[in-house]
Amino acid sequence: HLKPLLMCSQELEKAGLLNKTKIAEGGRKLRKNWSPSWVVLVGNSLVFFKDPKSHTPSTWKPGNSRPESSVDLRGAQLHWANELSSKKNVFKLRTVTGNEFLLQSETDSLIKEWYSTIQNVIERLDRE
Ligand code: I3P
Repeated sequence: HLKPLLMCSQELEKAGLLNKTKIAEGGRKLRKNWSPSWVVLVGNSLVFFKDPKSHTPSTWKPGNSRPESSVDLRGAQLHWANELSSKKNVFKLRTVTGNEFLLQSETDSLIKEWYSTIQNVIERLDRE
């Protein structure tokens, strides 16, 4: 039976290391605090884990560590936001609840992949 396999491949879409800072909570501006985060795109959510050293791609499994926070991508908005930082390759993710995050990578190809993967999920949810 193929169904469990298909469900797995749909659920864990992407995982990797990005620099992250939250810049707003419920529409209220926060002070930036950049830190590396292990970011996992599972289903409709972007999930953030602390301590990325212990979550290398080969050993990470959903369930063996506790997420720091997670973001529901339904109704979220994604924009390139290089004007919001002195760093390069920055995009902003805004949730329906008014939480805003900046995500960044020094690697151009990597950040482009993340941007389009997250955008695809948002567009899929918009069509539902
Ligand atoms: C912030 C820190 C951030 C920087 C931010 C500074 O200072 O240097 O890295 O954001 O710039 O205010 P502090 O550590 O004293 O809070 P970027 O790295 O994204 O530029 P900003 O205030 O212009 O956003």
